[in-house]
Amino acid sequence: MPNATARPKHGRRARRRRREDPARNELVSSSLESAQQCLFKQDYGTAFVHYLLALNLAPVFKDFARESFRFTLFKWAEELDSVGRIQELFDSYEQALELFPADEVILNSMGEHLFRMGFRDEAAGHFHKALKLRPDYPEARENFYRVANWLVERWHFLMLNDHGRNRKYQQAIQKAVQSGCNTVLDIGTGTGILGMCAKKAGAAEVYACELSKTMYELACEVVAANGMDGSIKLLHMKSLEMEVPRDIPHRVSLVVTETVDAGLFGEGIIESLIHAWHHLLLPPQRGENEFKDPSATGRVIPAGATVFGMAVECMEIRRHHRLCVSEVGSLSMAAAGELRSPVSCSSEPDDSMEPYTTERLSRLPGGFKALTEPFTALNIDFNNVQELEGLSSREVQQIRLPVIQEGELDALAVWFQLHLDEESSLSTGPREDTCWEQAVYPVHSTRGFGLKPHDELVVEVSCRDAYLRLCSVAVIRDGHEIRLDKHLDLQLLKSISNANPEAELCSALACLQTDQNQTKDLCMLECSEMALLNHQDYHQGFCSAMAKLIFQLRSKCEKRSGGNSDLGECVNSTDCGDLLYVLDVSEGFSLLSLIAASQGHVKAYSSVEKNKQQDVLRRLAHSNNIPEQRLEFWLNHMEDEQGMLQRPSREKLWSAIILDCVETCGLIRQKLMEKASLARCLLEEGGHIFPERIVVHGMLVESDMLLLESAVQGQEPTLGFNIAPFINQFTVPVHVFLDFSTLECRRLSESVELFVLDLMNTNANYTNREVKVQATSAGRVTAIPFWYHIFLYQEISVSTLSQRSHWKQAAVVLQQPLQVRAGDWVRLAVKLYKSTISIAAHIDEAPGPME
Ligand code: 44T
Repeated sequence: MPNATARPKHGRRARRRRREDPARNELVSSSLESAQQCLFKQDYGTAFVHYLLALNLAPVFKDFARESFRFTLFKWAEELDSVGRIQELFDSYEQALELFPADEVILNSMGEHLFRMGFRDEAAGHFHKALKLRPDYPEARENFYRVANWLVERWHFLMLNDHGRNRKYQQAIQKAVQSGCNTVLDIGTGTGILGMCAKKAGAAEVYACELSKTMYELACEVVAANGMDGSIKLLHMKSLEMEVPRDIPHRVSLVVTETVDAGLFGEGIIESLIHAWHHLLLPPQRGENEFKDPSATGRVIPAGATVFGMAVECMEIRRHHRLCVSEVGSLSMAAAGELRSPVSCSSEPDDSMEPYTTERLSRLPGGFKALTEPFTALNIDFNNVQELEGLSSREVQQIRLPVIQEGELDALAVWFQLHLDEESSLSTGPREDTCWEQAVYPVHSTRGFGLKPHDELVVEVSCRDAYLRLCSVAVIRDGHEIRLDKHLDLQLLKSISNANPEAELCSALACLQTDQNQTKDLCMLECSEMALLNHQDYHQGFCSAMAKLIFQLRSKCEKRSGGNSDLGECVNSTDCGDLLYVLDVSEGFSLLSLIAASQGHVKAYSSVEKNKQQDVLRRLAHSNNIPEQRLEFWLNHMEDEQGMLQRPSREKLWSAIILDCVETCGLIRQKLMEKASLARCLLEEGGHIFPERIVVHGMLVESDMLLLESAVQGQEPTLGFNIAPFINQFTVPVHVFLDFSTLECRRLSESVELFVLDLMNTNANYTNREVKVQATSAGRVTAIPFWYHIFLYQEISVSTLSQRSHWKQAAVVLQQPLQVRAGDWVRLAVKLYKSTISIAAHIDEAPGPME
C-alpha cells in the first residue's frame, strides 16, 4: 500500500522548491516575453509554444495571461485550419484545455472547429460544457441551440409526449416479461424508457444499447435518477457490434426496440434484428421450441409490421421535387436540362440518393388528394429470421392499383402498423391522431402524369438494400401499358409497335432521344433549391427590383455625362457604356446572377460552385441570349472564401450585391449583418444591397403542438419514470421548419412588426426592442411564430410566409405560457443577438400606445 500521507507532503515540497527556483523563474519570464514578441510579429505558433511552456511552469500567471493566451490560440488555430493541419489544431486545443479546463471561451471555440469538421456530437458536448460553466454566454448558447436539434432530435419529445404509444409499449413489455421473458435487451434505448419498463415489469436482467453518445449519456443520467443504475447495463454501442459474452453475458429472451423511422427500415431494423437473432437472442419459439419455456426462447417486440402505400396528388410535394415552371424571372427554362431533387427511388439503388423524404401528410399546406385506396405493400415478421434475411432477395413485387380519382401523380405515401404483439399495434397512418410522419416517395417524371378513374397504376415494391423502395412504373389505360420510368427500353418499343400506332412509336423514339440528353443534363438540387426555383414571386420581385436599380444607375450616369442623350446613346459613350457589376452571394443554387445579366449592361458574378450547376447556368445563359462573358463564376477565381466580397477589379465597385438573408428553416442567416456591412463598403455610389431591408413580423398563438415538439410536457412522470428534466435540457426556445399555415393553433393577436433590419445602414439597427401587442382573444400564449417581409428595392417585397415560398417559418416557444384576456396588452422584449432572435413576453400592467 502506498503511504497515503506521504504523497501530498512530497508534492508540497516539490512545489515549494519550484517556486524558489531562480532558473525556472528566469525561463518563465523569458518565455512570457518571447510569447509577446512573437505575438507582435504575428508568429502565433511560436507564441503559443512559449505560452504553454511559461504557464505550465508557472500557473500563477494563468489569470494574468489568459486573454493573450486565448488570442494566440485562436489565431494559431485559424492558421492551422487554413492549411488543413487539423490534428495539430485539435492537439493545440487539448493542450490549452489542460491548462484552462474550465475556460468556456476555449471550449466554445473548440466546439466550433469540431462542428465545422462534422463532429457534431463532440461539438455539442463542448458547447454544452461551456454553457454550463457560464449560462449567460451568448455565443455558446447560440451554438448549443444550433446543434441541439442534431443531438437530440425533436421526435424524442413527441414520442415521450405520446402517451398512447408509451402505454402500448409498456403493456406489451410487461406481458412478455410476466410470461417468462426475463432477460431483455433494448436496442436503441434513447432515454432508456423501454429498458426501464422491462426492469419495472420484473425482468431479472436488462441490457440497453445506444449508438449516439449524447443519448447514451442522457440514458445513464435518467437510469441513475430512477434508481436503476445498478440493474440496467447500458452500453454505448451499435447493437451490430455487440457480442456474447463480451458485452452481455448470455443471449436474451426478449429484444425490445423502436428503431424505426417513417419509412420503417431507415434506422436499420432489419440488419439489427438479423444480427440479434444470430448473436444476441435465444432461439425463436417455433417448431421444436413451440412449447418451450419463454425464458429459454427468444422473441422481439415489435413482433412485426405491415406497410401501406397510397398514390397522391400534392402540389406541396411536387414543387419540392421537380420543376413546375417554364420561366424563372425573365429566363426561359426550356434549356435547363432535367432539374430535380435527389430523392429518388430508381430501380437501381444508388447510395447517394435517399429513396424518400418524410412529411406529416395531414399538415401539408394545400393538403393532398388520394388517387388510389391505401394498399398493403409489405408484411414482415420480426420473429422470423429467414424472412428477414429473405427480404433483400425477395422478387420485386408488382402491384396493380385501381385509380379512384382524377389527378396528377406526385408521390407514393407510405406508413405502417407496428404489431407490438398479437393484440396490440401502433399505426403511423396519415389519418391517425399521432405525431408520426409518413414516408414520401416522389415521382419525378418531368411532364406531370395525369391519372384518371379506370386507369390502373403499376407499383413495384422491393427491398434490395436496407430501404424499402416503392416505385410507380406504369399506368394501364384502355388495356395499354404506359411506362412512367423514363428509360425507355426495347420492351416498351415492342409493346407500342404491337399496338401499332405509328405516331406513338415516333413520339416514343423522340422521347428516348431526349431522355438520353436528359440523363447527361441531369442536375440534382436540394428540395429547398427546387422549391426556390418554383418560387415565382421571389424571382419576379427580384427581376423588377434589378430593372429599377439599373434604370436608376443608368439615368444618373446619363445626367453626369451631360444631359439630354437618351439611354440608347449612353451605351456608346465611354462612361455610361460601362457595365454594371452584380454579385450574387446566395448559398447553393441561384439564378439571380443570370436574371441580373439578362437585363443587359450587366456583368454578373455567380457564387454557384458545383460544376453541374454551373453547366446549367451556362446552358441557360446561352439559350436566353446572354453573352458568355457576361456571367462569371466568382468562386472559380477565389483561393479562399475570405476574399468573397472583393471588388471585381481595382477600379470598379459593385453596383449590386445580392445577399441570401433567410435560411429555408425560417431563421436569419448567420453573420448576415456582418456581411451587409462589408458589402456596403464595396458598393459604388448609388449601388445597392438586395434585399435592402427585412421586417420581422410575429403573432401571439396558443399551440399545444409546438409545446409537444419542444419539451416533455406536464408534471406527471413519463410511465412513472423521471425523464423530463433530463431530456428537457435539450429544449431549444426557437422552433424551426414550421409551417404556420397548417400549424394547429389559436391565433391570439394580429400580426405585429417585431424588428427591422436595415441592410443598407446597419448602424441604425437596434438589438433590443420593446413591442406592444394586444390580445384579440383570451388564451395561453405558448409561442410567437415569426416570418419576414424581405424588401428588395423600395416597395418591392416578398414575404417568407407566402404559401408558394421556399421558406418555412420559425417560432419562439415561451418558457412559461402566458395567460391573456381579450384586450390585454402584451409587452414583448425582442432581442437580436447576432442572427438569433429571442423574445420574452409579459402582460403590460400599464398599457399605453405603441412606441
Ligand atoms: N422516429 C419516429 C423514430 N439506434 C426514430 O441512435 C416519433 C418520426 C418519428 N442504437 C415523426 C415522429 C416520430 N444500435 O437514439 C436513436 C438511435 C438508436 C441504435 C444501437 C442500433 N442498431 C441502433 C439503431 C438506432 O436508437 C434510437 C432510436 S432510432 C430512431 C427512432 C413519434 N417522425
